[in-house]
Amino acid sequence: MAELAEIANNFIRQEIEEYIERADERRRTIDTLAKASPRMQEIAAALIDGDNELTDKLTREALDAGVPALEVMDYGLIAGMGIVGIKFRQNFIFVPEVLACARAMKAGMAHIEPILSASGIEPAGKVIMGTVKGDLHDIGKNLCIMMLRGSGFVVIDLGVDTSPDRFIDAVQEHHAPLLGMSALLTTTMPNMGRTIEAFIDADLRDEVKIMVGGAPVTQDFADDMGADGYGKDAVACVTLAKRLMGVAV
Ligand code: B12
Repeated sequence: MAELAEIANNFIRQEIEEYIERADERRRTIDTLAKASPRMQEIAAALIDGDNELTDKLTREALDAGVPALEVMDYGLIAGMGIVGIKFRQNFIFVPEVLACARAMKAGMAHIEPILSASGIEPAGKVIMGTVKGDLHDIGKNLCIMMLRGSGFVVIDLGVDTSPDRFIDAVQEHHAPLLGMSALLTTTMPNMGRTIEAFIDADLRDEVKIMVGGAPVTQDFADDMGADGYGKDAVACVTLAKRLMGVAV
């Protein structure tokens, strides 16, 4: 268990002290950010501050200096977004601020994508990915897509607010054996189940493996709605995709 004082970055320490009230969240956040190098803490701080240009610059510099892309993603960008999420939930910040942070996240991810995608590995399979109907969150889905592409999958990205019919059309059009759905809202999670039902109604459920994910989704929820698998993060998404496609993990 790390201590707050072990986090070198002053701004991050203040953010945690001021905004992270729940003991379990405080513990998790401190543990993660204490493990992050000062450079990663700076990236997290720039993202929390919604500073698009600085996040862009610091991410580029870290990658140029040889910091692995996954480290920048997990200990810089995602660690920062974790604090943003808690501040948003507790009404310390609102949609405009979160949008600025999301823009900063995208600026950082733009540098990570080519690295994770430049694998030159044999295609592992074709995947359709989309955020379900009614849901506009796409940061996590896009991270999964980057990691899938980096692992040799060909990914067709349907974007956000994807209806069951669009998922079905895409699977048929691209002859894709795998579909991934993302949902970040408890109100849109049921649309994953509705999409699975639509595949059953169209007599296509046996043609495609379906994986699901997103912060509120759980293994139990995935099992209940009849998905073939659930992944908690982008790394798990790749492992799951490989397992479902029978590719060696
Ligand atoms: C950024 C953000 C926004 C941005 C989205 C920008 C964008 N382009 O995505 C904006 C400002 C637009 C937004 C809007 C809203 N949001 Co919002 N948002 C967030 C926030 C802060 C971060 C989400 C995020 O990007 N996380 C980082 C990524 C990396 O994590 P992730 O998405 O979970 O993805 C990972 C895993 O889940 C997994 N994964 C994801 N998808 C998939 C798919 C598969 C197949 C697999 C295997 C794995 C997988 O891998 C990913 C990478 O590791 C969250 C808080 C949070 N902590 O989640 C709230 C949050 C999701 N939002 C929330 C709310 C309420 C809203 C709004 C309704 C607010 C409003 N009043 O308007 C609107 C809804 C708009 C809509 N219709 O979708 C709530 C949801 C509450 C609930 N229980 O449903 C949250 C939890 C905040 C809170 N209050 O606590 N939001």
